[in-house]
Amino acid sequence: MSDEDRCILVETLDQRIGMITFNRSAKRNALSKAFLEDVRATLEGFRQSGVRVVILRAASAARVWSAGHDVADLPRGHVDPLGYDDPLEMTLRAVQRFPGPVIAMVTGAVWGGACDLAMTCDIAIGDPTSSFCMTPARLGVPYNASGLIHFIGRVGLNIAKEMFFTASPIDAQRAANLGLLNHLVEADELESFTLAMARQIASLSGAAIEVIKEQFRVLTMTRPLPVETFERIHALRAKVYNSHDYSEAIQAFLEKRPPRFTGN
Ligand code: LCV
Repeated sequence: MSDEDRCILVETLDQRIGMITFNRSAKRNALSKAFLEDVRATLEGFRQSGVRVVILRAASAARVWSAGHDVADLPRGHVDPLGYDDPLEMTLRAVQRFPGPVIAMVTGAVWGGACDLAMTCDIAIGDPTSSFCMTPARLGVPYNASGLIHFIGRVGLNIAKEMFFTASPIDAQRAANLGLLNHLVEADELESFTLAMARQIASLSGAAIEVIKEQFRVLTMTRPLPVETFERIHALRAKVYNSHDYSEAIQAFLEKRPPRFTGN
């Protein structure tokens, strides 16, 4: 497959820094099944070749970092749209399990599941064009528990609720104030700033960083849930992805028209 056809472009810098550039601009870097499979395969290749830091980015000056989950790949109803084996969920876990920091280098707007991807990265660095918008309520999608935990952990409960309940974008300055971005830097400094941080990390003990990253993961994802709570969450979410609102929202997106929600 030529680079032009690939959803991502891949390069390795200084033998230890991997860079994945989103390359699906015609679809605003929407995260399709093939796109996400390529990201996961690339992360595994990086792991095997000893890459210690990974940068996820869009092309320079992209207006959209990623438009989120590819809506065309979403089930039309009666199937969990963000289940454990969903390609995006599998990719978020691959990012969490990569044995070194994954940095989101953000230019442009970040939508829906791409916000979860950026937030699942260990570090996020953006320029003033970056913005973050959570869209499940626009698409009638009952987001999933692990995704909600990502947001609560990153920005706190109140801000996470505002993001999900309003589906309104958060601009770069507010994202930096809230900790969605570790750093907000000028557009012309973004790549050099990000690479300098990646080189700094790659110069340190990879063994120590790998173990510290895994401790962060297990300590933040451990939520003892009574079985009854787990089953109730499953039932609540099934009600929504079996609803008229969900199937109508997906159909409306594909037909490029506003959805007509009935609340059922
Ligand atoms: C497939 C797309 C997409 C797309 N999928 O360009 O978080 S959850 O639960 O909601 C989760 C399920 C999730 O992540 O859902 C997706 C959430 N994403 C969004 O709601 C963003 C939807 N996209 C947009 O609002 C616009 O495309 C933006 C504002 C990103 C860019 O607008 P712009 O005018 O620059 P177009 O809308 O014209 O899109 C260009 C092409 O990309 C496709 C879109 O259908 C169009 O394809 P065609 O040229 O074939 O018509 N596209 C955009 N987003 N998420 N396809």
